[in-house]
Amino acid sequence: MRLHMTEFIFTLFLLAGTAVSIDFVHHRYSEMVQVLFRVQNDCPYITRIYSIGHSVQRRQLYVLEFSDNPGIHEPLEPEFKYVGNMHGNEVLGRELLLQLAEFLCEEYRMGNERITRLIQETRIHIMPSMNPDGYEVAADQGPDANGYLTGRNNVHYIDLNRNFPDLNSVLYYNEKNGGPNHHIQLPDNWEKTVEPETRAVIKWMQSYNFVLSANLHGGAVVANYPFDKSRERVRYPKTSYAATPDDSLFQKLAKTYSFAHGWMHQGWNCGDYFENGITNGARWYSLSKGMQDFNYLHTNCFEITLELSCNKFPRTEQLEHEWLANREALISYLEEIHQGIKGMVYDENNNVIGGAVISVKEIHHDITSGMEGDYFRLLLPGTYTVTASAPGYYSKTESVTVGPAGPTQVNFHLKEVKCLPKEGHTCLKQIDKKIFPRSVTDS
Ligand code: GEM
Ligand code: ZN
Repeated sequence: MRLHMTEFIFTLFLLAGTAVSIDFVHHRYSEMVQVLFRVQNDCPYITRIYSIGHSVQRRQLYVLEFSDNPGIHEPLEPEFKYVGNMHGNEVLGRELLLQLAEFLCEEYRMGNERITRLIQETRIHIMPSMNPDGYEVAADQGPDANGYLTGRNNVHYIDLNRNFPDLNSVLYYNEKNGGPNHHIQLPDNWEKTVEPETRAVIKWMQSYNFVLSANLHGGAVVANYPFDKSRERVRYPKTSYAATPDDSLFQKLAKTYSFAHGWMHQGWNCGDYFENGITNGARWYSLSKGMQDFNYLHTNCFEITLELSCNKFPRTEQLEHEWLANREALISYLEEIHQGIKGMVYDENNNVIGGAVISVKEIHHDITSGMEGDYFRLLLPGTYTVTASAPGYYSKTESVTVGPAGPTQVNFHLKEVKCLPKEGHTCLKQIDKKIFPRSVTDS
């Protein structure tokens, strides 16, 4: 059978499995799901789709993962997440994340070195919509008729960015009275106090060792970093800056986004002025039970909140322009995951130690190693005194210099505390291993 030239070219395209570009349009739920599955189909070897649970109206909360080994945590390869559309009527983040998914897939297929490297060195999780029910309410009205709040909340009328357990109050108490500065425990009944969308996201955060994240919103144009909740009570419009111990790092992360964005860094946007296009959350206005503070206080993940457009539901004609303004920023921010120190925590027999605490003397916020024994401590360039400790082991301290490019790798080998009662320290094998061995110092 003879093929005409056009048929021949078309067949070649089909054989090559050419990717179909997504349009610059708003995507209702079923269309969004189609895009995710299409990207997965176009890039099957580097992607995976999973659901972390469902919304009140039982829409699946889908995540698209990019990795050179999807579905697997590779030790020393950090995990990143982007979350969009937590407020159902703030829709730009959702569309940008669909564009990003397609961009990563296409560029990887075309051999773009920067993107290939990013996917080889990072496990990237993209959740375009955390509030798919709210989105449908907002989208029923469409861009022009959308009221300022229609569809913001979930269908139980709950604002999901006010729905996380309040760990700031616990931390602020601990700062005065002593107590943990990280991995603050949740109240026993926490699952009953939060919405299904929030519960799914908290369980997601607990089951992956995320290192860096951003939460995409709209209604302003600024990169907002923790803390969102102020330490003292002040009456709006008075506000007070609530710095985390990682304040300079958070400022750098926020600036990475704002300066790579088309105009965020210029400062004047939507009638507000934010120097360099960044702000501390509480300095803007204080907010309790938000998601970014929760990430920092309950997990190893550093999250910022990106406000991406004055208009929460931009008109379709704006979407391509917005994508071009955000594309470099979304990629540059992702690349920020590769800085500071990372490494493995082992015992004397080279077994990995999960849950080891990594503390940096200069910064009062610890992080822990993941189940596979790897840890990631984002840090600005400088010299730090870093200690690894785990119940039942002698802790170990190293002086580490961090440069501006790439993370410095530091592995720790911890010696087990033998069960011979010696003077000066307790026999830890007899102690519940969950108890942190504060009494034991370097061997
Ligand atoms: C915000 S989130 C970002 C601002 N945070 C603080 N602390 N001012 C919210 O949830 O109110 C804005 C938004 O909804 O996009
Ligand atoms: Zn919002």
